[in-house]
Amino acid sequence: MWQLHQFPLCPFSRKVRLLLSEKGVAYDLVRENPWERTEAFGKLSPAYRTPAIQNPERGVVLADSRAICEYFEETVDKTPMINGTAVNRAEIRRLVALFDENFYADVTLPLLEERMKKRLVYRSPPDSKRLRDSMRLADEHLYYIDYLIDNRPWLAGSTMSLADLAAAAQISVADYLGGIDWSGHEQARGWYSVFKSRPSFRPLLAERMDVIQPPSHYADVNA
Ligand SMILES: N[C@@H](CCC(=O)N[C@@H](CS)C(=O)NCC(=O)O)C(=O)O
Repeated sequence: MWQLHQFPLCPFSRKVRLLLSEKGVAYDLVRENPWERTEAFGKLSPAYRTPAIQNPERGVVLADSRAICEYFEETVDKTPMINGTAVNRAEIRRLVALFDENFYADVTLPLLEERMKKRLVYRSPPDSKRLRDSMRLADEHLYYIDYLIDNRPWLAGSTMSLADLAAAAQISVADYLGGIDWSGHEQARGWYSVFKSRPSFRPLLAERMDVIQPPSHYADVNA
């Protein structure tokens, strides 16, 4: 059985969970706080970052969400997530990079640091300017999703792909932390609400992080 080492508000862990569920791969969750940098976790993920996944029966250990997603894409035929022509696949990878790198740096990371880490780890108040900046940048990213969905049914083209999973994973964490204002983003909201009702997404939306509660619309599939 696969064991996914993750923490509930890690967007990269969420992307892997969505991919595993869409592909029908069974796994157990193991909670990690990567900032604690335990020796045991360092053996799985030498960079001390979630997610890492292992299968002791097969002797396989993988770290980094992109390496993990590519591994399952290559080894599990069901529900291809990096598919189509070489041009289609390049577009999927471009958008995965956009959400894993730019959205994370602009929006998810500042929210995680200001609203989660400062509360749980550093016990200091959030920086309100950094929070405002992250919400402004979230709005710009939502405009780009509106534009994509105006032109295609899914973010990278005609079928659901890893690009949709990467984007939905980042947005779900930002939304949990109160960083998303959906007003004026009907296309992005419609695309995201389709995700919210998928069986792969429901377990993520049901999870709660000890002392931090999400806004009321967070798990509401009609919101
Ligand atoms: N490129 C990596 C990024 C992973 C990453 O940055 N994970 C964060 C949590 S969301 C982490 O473990 N940070 C280390 C820390 O918080 O100390 C991936 O795709 O897996």
